[in-house]
Amino acid sequence: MQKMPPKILVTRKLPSAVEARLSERYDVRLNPDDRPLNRAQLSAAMARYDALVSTVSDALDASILQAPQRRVRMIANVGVGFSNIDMNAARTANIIVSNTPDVLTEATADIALLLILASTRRTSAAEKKLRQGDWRGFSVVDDLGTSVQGKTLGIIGMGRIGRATARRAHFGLGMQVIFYNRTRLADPVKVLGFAARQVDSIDALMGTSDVVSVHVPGGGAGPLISARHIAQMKPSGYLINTARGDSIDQKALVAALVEGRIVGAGLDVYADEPKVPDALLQLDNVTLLPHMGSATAEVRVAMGMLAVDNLDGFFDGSGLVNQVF
Ligand code: 8YV
Repeated sequence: MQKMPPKILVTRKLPSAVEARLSERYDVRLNPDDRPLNRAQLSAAMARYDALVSTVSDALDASILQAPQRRVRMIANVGVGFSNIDMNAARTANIIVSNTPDVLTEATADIALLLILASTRRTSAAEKKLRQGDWRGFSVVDDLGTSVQGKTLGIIGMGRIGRATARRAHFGLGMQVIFYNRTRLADPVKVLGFAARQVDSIDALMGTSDVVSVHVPGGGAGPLISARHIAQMKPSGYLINTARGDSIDQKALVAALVEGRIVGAGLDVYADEPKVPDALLQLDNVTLLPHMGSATAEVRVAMGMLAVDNLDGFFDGSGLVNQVF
């Protein structure tokens, strides 16, 4: 008798080449409408499928992962981040999790650079003015931003994306770089190709950086960058986040922006997506993007294919390419 193919639920729409590859090998349920699944649907899926192909919009918490009569043994998350998955609960439930690192590093660093430039040059406010028909023509003194050349970029989290952002900012924009990282980088010059100073704490970074850019995984018990840290920023400072919204005390950040305690921010991620605080929407000194760090056609195909490589490795027993521990 022929073996039944594993049953896979794909929680969101994926590029068609990825969906086609999945359909060849698995008994796959796709989501052509791309509507996010609710808790009840995710819980029910745990008992019906052998694996999930999930993404950042699926909050896979302990009560879902440990649903009674669960059948799911593997979760292939599309995304390098996996803060949407309670990893302790997954371990307890013996569910293997994979992610999709590397393929999105450069694209995400591009968006970090874009946000550094857009916020310091105030392009969102300027474009809004133009689109609204309020541009009165060239002025020597209107729409002035801040130059970044020679300024200091403080990177929090010097992993793959932090490094790619550091290189772009240094070689492309002429910025100095300092960074905070959980572990010591033995030889930053070797890793980065230029000299960047590692500091021992986030506190040591906030007050000396002109622009702070966040590149940590998120998903901790509380925000890594607290109200106290935000209060340490220079009044001329900018905060950039392309990582996870829950890594920053979002309320404190909004308050600092509203009260003018920092000059601006560039955000691609939010604490409770897709909700964006009203106060942020009203502000002129922020650039706001809808979580699109990895959003290029090439990268999304590569992420999807990597997720399928991981599924294949699990089900054919050859092992995962990117197992999350
Ligand atoms: C999105 C990201 O999660 O990879 C990540 O961790 O934040 C983004 O790339 C991804 O686009 C979800 O599909």
